[in-house]
Amino acid sequence: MRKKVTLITGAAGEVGHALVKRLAAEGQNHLITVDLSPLPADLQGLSTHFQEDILNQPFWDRLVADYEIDKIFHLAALLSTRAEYTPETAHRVNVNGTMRLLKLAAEQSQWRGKPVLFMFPSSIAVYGLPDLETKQRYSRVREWEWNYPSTMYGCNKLYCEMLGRYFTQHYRQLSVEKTVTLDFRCVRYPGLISAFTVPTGGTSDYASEMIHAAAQGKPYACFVREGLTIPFMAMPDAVDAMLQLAAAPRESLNHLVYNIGAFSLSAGQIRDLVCRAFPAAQITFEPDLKRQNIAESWPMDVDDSAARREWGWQPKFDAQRTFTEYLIPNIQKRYAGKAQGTRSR
Ligand code: AKB
Repeated sequence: MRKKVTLITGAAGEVGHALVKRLAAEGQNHLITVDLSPLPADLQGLSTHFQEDILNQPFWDRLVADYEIDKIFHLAALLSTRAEYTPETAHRVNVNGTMRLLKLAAEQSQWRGKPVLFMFPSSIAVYGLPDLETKQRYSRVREWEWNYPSTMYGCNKLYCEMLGRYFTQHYRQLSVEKTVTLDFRCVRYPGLISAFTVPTGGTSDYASEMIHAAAQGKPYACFVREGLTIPFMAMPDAVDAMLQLAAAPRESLNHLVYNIGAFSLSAGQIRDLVCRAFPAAQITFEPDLKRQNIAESWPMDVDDSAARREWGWQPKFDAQRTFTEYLIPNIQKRYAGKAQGTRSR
C-alpha cells in the first residue's frame, strides 16, 4: 500500500522554508520534499527529503512507485533576475519542470480516480506595464490585464498558469475513457519578505536585502530607484494564502489563478521603515538599470477582489505590522550579537 503524501518541490527556497514548517505543524500528510539543495538544519526531520533535479524523470518514476501523491506544492523555479542570466535553463526548470509535475499529477489523478491538488505560485512578474505613466494610470491590475511579461521568468509563470488550466480542464480531451483531471490552483505572489531567509535571484529582493543588511550593520546599495513602487507581502501571509486557497471547496472557486495583495511601498518608504528600526543603517540608491526596468514593469498594486470574494483572502500584515510585529523582532533575534555596532529601536 503506497503511503499518501504531500509533495513540496523547491522546499529549500524561501517560500518552501516557511511552507514546510506550516505543513509539518498541520501534520495532515507525510511530507516529501525535493530540492537541488539539502534542507536547512531547522527543516531536517520534518520530511523525507530528496536532493534531486526536478527534470530527472527516473526519479519521479521511482517516487510514484513508492508514494501516493495526494497534494503538490510546486515551488521550484529560477526567479526573475537569475532567469535573465540563464534564460534557457530557466525555461527548462520553470516550464519543462512544471510540465513533468503536471503530467505526474494528471496520471496520479487518473490512477486513483480522484484529483491531485496542484498548488502553483505564480507572480506579479506575469504583468508588463510599458511605461511609468501607464503603470500609474492602471495602478491596481486585475488578473487578465497587462499580461505582457518582460522577463523569461514572467513568461514562464504565465505559460505555466495556462498549462495548469489545460491539465485541469482539457487534458487528453480526445481520450476515450473518462479522465479524472488534476485540481490546479494558483496565487500570483508580489515581492515576498521573510524574517528568516534572505532571497536569491529575485528582482524584488531589495526589500529583504535592505533590512537584513541593516540588522547586521552592513551598508546596502539598493539596486532600484527610490521612487520605484511594487506590491509586497510578509511571508506568513504568503503561506496563509497558499494554504487557504488549497483548503477552499472546489465549487466555491470561479477561477484557477488569483491575485493576492497586502501592501505596496516605494523603495524609499522601505528605507524609511528600516532606518526607523535601525537608525545607523547606511542605505544608498545605486540603480542597476536592467533590474530597475524589470521591477518598473511590474504593477504598483493588484486587484485581489476575486480572492477576497471567493475564498476569503485577507492579509494579516499591512506595511506597519509587517515591519514592527514580524520583521524587526525576528530579525533582531536572528542577528543578535552578530551585528556590527548597530542598535535598533
Ligand atoms: C522575483 O523578484 O523574481 C520574485 C517575484 C516577484 O516573483 N520575488
